[in-house]
Amino acid sequence: MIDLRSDTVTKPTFAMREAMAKAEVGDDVYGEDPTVNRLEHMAAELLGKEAGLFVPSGVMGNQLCIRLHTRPGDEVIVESTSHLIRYEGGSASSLSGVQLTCVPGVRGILEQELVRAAIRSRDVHNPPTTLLCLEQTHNSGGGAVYPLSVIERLSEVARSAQLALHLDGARLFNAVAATGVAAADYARPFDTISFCLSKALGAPVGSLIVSDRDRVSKLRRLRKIFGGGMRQVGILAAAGIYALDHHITRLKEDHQNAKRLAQLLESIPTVSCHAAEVETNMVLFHVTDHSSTTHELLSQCEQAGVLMNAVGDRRFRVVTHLDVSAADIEVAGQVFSNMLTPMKK
Ligand code: TLP
Repeated sequence: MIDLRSDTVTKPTFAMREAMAKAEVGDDVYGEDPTVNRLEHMAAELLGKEAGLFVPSGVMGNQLCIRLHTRPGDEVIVESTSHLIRYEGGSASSLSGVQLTCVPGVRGILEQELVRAAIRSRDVHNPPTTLLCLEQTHNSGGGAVYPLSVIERLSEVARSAQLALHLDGARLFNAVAATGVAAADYARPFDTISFCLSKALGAPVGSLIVSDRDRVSKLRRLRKIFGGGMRQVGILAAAGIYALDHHITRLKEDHQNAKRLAQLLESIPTVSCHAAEVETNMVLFHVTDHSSTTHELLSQCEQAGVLMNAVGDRRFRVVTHLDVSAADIEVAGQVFSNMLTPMKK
């Protein structure tokens, strides 16, 4: 089976499992797991911040930061198709009591004047706007890279209104691989950044938050409150260290594979796909022919050995990753061509 549903599906490699088996461990709630401490230190250094915190998931990373930066009744600005609004189960409102206000972006990328206009004036009727969240790369934007210059402009807007700035950097290293901009440069404008080890980096579990020491110590307490304090978790941190050491430079291969797959999809007459827009490891496409339903298309492709995710009516997302080779991409392209090319009458 060629599994293109997400880069979350990767399985730890043998070498990663070896590193996990050999990990030194301790009780991390006491701050005594040497492998976790090493991973947190490594992440902070890589992103140019003072400290790091290992958390179980990307959602928890985002939600701890929202809780940190806000009070109940506050308003948080997010992009209309962001992971925060679409795929986190309404957790910002249920866990932090905030409301999210959506600003439309282009492939997920916000424009400064629209953000400026969304910031509420200080008036008794209005919820105080206290946080702006961005997403790198943008998932529903098809893996679009947030350009550093745009981030800097948005950060000026946020600062001028005293908003905190959080980055959902689930796929930050895909942006690094695509552009050559250092992770620390992308991270500089933000107060908090979370990034995932369990997506394109290929670790089985885990995300990191990085920030200054004071915020990280508050986040550590919040992590306990949210039930994310873990014990001998160096076994998982070792996978993260292995991923940071060995799986960043190879991300370019995933990007090349995604581009190639997009080109193959683009050549199918009943498919609308823009290969030129593919910047990282995701491809969005739309089947324009109405003879099969979304569900039928998914199951036909599955029967032919390719898994993908639907993101709308006959709209699909495919994601390349560590467990998909260039040869798999050719096979997947052929399956799509067989399944999606209409029969000649
Ligand atoms: N994204 C998953 C699904 O939840 C949609 C995927 O398959 O792409 N931020 C971003 C931008 C993400 O894409 C994801 C996961 C998360 C946060 C949450 O990470 P986890 O699943 O570790 O909680």
